[in-house]
Amino acid sequence: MKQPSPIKQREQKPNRRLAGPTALAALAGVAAAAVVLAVAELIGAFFTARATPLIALGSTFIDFTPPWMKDFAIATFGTNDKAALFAGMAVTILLLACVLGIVAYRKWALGVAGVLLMGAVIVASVVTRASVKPLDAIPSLIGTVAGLIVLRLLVTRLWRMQQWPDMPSDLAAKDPERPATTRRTFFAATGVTVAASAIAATGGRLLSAVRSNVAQARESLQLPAPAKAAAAVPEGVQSTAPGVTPWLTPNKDFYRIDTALSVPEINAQDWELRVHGLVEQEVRLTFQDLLDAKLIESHVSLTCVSNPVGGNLAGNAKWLGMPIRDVLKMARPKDGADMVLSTSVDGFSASTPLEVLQDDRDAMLAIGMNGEALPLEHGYPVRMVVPGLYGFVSATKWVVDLEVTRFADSKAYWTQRGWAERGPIKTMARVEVPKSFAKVPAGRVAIGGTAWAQTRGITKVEVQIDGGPWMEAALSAEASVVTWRQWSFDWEATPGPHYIKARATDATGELQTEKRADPVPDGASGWQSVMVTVE
Ligand SMILES: Nc1nc2c(c(=O)[nH]1)N[C@H]1C(S)=C(S)[C@@H](COP(=O)(O)O)O[C@H]1N2
Ligand SMILES: [Mo]
Repeated sequence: MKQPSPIKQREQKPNRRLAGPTALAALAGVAAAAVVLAVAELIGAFFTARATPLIALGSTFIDFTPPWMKDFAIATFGTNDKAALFAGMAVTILLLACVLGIVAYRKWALGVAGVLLMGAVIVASVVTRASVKPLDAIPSLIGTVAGLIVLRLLVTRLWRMQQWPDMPSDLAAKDPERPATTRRTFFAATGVTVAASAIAATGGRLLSAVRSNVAQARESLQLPAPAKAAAAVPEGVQSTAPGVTPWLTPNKDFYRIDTALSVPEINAQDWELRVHGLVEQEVRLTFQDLLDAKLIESHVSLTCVSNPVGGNLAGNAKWLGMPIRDVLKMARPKDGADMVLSTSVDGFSASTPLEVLQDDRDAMLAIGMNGEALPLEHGYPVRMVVPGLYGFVSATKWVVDLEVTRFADSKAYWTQRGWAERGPIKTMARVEVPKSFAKVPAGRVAIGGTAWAQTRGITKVEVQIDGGPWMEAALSAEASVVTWRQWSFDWEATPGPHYIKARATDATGELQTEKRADPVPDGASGWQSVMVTVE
């Protein structure tokens, strides 16, 4: 046999340490974890999408998120909070898989116990999801068993390769002192496993996309004309400052905030709303009932309680739906009821004051958004839209249940997690141009943005430069008190660094509070300040 050169020997040393038995066992663990997830994903194509291990684990994690962490996640990642969660999960699973691989290699029984424990955690998180059937645990169960088998096969190869003293005696007897496996065949087996897992997972995704025709059904849905059309939008609602957000938010740009890792897919024909609780008459509504009802259309701006001062978790759309007032009329709430707990198919819930759903602000069960059926991620087939309240206490997407109850008796999803029980939207002025830390040329600079105080309306926006006097901005036309209102201000900018502040006044005469508050528990407040450099 040819002697390796001294250089080669030196190269081999660190290399061998890297790919030592521990590292290889960790790799076996990772491959086995990939098998668990991929097999569950593939078989999961025939079950509820929200029941696959990653989605169920992530959703369970979200449900245990304390308010400060939700606030942190949204402040840090905005609407990418879900991508961030998946990244965090990927790292955690990778580490756990490495540990389990090493444990299984050193002490097989302990490894099996670890894998079964993980499987149990996955199954528990699957079956405790809302509207998930016990049978939905099958993909995770089969995945766990498949992962265990693959782990055993790979670890056996390692035992053979390393002649590990702990190698079970039956195996040792079968191939006495024969290092049947080389490093190369181990890597090949692992590689094939991971590649096959990737193919199975992708196949599972494709298969579930093909099997679900909800997206297609949505495309072909014909929305009825409203009995009461939306009030005409006046000329001049758009801010004259170039670069300000469009007054009407296109569906694709509408912010999305929810706890749903996998967007619920509900067939409109299967959808049913149950109205119950403190009512004289329990009511059940089908989607056809909604199509046949007297629908209204109106522009309403939604806002998220997690929106920081100056943030973009707000949007304005034209909604089509049935007034919730009319639904409640059929159910006839009993005396003493003061709240409606609306629940989504995925378990999210919101507590909305009963009177808000009965007054003339036109709270609705919406089926249309900007002339289309609701996009899947905005609540298809039916969601709530309630002017004046933050989404977390009103805007339930994929809504399937309205319980007429009392604030004293029931707590909604975020209220259970430390957020407020009620959430009227706070008056807010947002500066959109120039952007924070922008460099602008000296001379005339257009400042502009959007302000909102839904159900009260905006009557004044003021701008302050470098702590000087407050100056009134020009308000764009107002479409209604439940939509946001844009504004602009022409500024003669002189070179140097400058601070621009803005504040709004609502139609009750109340000035937006200067007091800084975090989003938790009932919405951020304070005056936005933007630093710009004039050159
Ligand atoms: N089912 C469900 N509905 C939900 C939520 C949710 O997590 N799940 N989040 C609410 C919150 S916090 C907000 S701000 C709005 C956002 O609606 P959008 O995603 O259509 O903008 O939806 C509300 N409805
Ligand atoms: Mo929200």
